Amino acid sequence: MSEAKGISRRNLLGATAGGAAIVGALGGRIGAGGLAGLSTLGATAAVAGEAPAYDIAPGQLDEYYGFWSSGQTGEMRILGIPSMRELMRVPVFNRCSATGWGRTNESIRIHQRTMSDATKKLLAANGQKIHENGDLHHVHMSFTEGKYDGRFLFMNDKANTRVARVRCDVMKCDAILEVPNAHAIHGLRPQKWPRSNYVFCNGEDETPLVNDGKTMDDVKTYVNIFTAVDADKWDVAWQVIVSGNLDNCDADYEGKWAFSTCYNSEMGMNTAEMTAADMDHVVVFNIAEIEKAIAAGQYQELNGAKVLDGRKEAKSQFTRYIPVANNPHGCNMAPDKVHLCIGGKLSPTVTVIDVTQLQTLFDSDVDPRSVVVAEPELGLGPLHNAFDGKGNVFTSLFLDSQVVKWNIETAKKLYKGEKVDPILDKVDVQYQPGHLKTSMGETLEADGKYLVCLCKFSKDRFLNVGPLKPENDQLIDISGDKMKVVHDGPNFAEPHDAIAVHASKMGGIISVWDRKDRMWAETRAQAEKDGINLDDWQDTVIRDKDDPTKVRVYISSQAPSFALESFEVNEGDEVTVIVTNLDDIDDLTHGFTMGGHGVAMEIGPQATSSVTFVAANPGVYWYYCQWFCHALHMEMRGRMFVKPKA
Ligand code: K7E
Ligand code: CUA
Ligand code: CA
Repeated sequence: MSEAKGISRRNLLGATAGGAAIVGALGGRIGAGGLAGLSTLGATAAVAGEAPAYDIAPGQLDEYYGFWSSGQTGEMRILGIPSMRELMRVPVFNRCSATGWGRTNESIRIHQRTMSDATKKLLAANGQKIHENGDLHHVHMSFTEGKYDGRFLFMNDKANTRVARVRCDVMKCDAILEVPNAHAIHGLRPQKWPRSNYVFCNGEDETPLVNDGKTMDDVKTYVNIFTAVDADKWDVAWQVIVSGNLDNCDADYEGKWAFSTCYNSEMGMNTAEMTAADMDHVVVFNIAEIEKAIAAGQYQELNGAKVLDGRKEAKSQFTRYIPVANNPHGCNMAPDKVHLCIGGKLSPTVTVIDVTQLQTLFDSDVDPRSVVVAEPELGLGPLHNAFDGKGNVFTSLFLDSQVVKWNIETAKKLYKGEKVDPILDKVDVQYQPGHLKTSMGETLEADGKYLVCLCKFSKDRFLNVGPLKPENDQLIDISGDKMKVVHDGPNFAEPHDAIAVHASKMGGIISVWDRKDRMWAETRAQAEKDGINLDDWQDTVIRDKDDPTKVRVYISSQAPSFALESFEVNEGDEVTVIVTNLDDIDDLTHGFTMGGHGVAMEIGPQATSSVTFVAANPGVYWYYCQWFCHALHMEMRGRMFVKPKA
């Protein structure tokens, strides 16, 4: 069957025998074009008698893409805002049963490309090729001149000290980097100005600088490392050793500074030690000074990375340490380009730093606290801050289970001694909020419409599903003076952070793959060696000339059949199945599942995907398409025959 591009799945299914509305997919493309009808909708549109703007009717598209982290699930999620409908899950650090991520050759190559020999050894000892878990806390989009540019999304894996990049055109991970020297990448932010040349990454857990098993007890040898990843090359640009640990980070709107919070300036190894001091600090990184030293070759090379010493005692021009109340957490740069807000966590305050004054800390011996311009007391457990672009901040209060809205200028007056109250509003959330994010709020286009508040506990808000409860991602309308919680969103473990990106930024998302996509470049190169044209009909089984136990099976797929209804291999063969989906219409994804072999994968329209397994036990095995593609989808199957060893 050959169908012209642009035919919707609905038309396709309707045109085939028995294809009555099996999948009620709407034909509309998501993107800038599809938003025209929404342009009049704002969060304030709640005209009497009309549904408020946050009520998204069936078939209506959302105004924002929400990109969510998923914590220990290891994937990125896409939600629509304000509907809070989950639109997609993008596997990154996790193994995905549906798409085959972490199992297909294309995804394993991405995992392995930057893997160290030490990690390979560690994984091999456990019978693994790659890490199959991750702890993804922070998702952020690439910037150009302080605005989202719709190119990439960047994210961290705290569990295995990695960072990853997702391409926004196809919403697939295209690069994973194991960061050397550092441990437990936590806070992560892209540079905002002039563009995201760097992705800044915090190593949270300290270890001996050379972590080779010589010592556990000599804590003096422990360090934490700040890493700038080259966002284009996806490699380490440079690293800076710091005093204390690194929690969350952010960058300014001039490309001069990066900042990180530290909750363990004590370098304690247990809770009592880590909370012993009165003050911890914020580290300020001087990008120009760091780049100058790197260019001048004044670094030590460690595991292939260029490392500078920015510890206090090194008295370098790379860093400054600004004392803040003990155990701070959130680190958020306001889109006014001036104010950096630090969540106090153990302290009921948010510390506001004027980043336009930071140069004075490098030029003279002034008190580092001189750049603090406000420190309002807001409530218990302030964690993260978000902005409306109108001079106000929304701070999550973990212990109070509230969001507090306050004004920066009023807080500065209070700090100077005026009798004013910066707090504008407080709203109860359910319960224990961590991150919170305003629509476009970490960019120069902050629009003050919506706030997403990611609550760590849902307790009684939903039907009981057992001891493990969902989190509760709440939507708050912030378009008026008073905040209003308008939606409860149960979510699985465990969104830490999210961003809300206006859909007009995401017009580059495509619906059908480019046959020449680099995702399967190596697979294509192998096919060419085998004399197979991956763009044409494929039904060929090839035994490797050099290693006859290796078999490559090329199968093209077109709804509703695979080009090959059966193939034969020998017991013990290493079989690689390469499937190319020759269908080129929207939303026509095929799958390939090989029974009993732990193999399943997604093959999107015009995509190629491959998977390798060992045919261990003789017999007949059915492979089938596991992605509902056609009225005759159940019939889309074939047999692999594994012949016993002679
Ligand atoms: Cu959950 Cu950003 Cu990892 Cu705070 S961090 S809550
Ligand atoms: Cu092809 Cu289902
Ligand atoms: Ca501390």
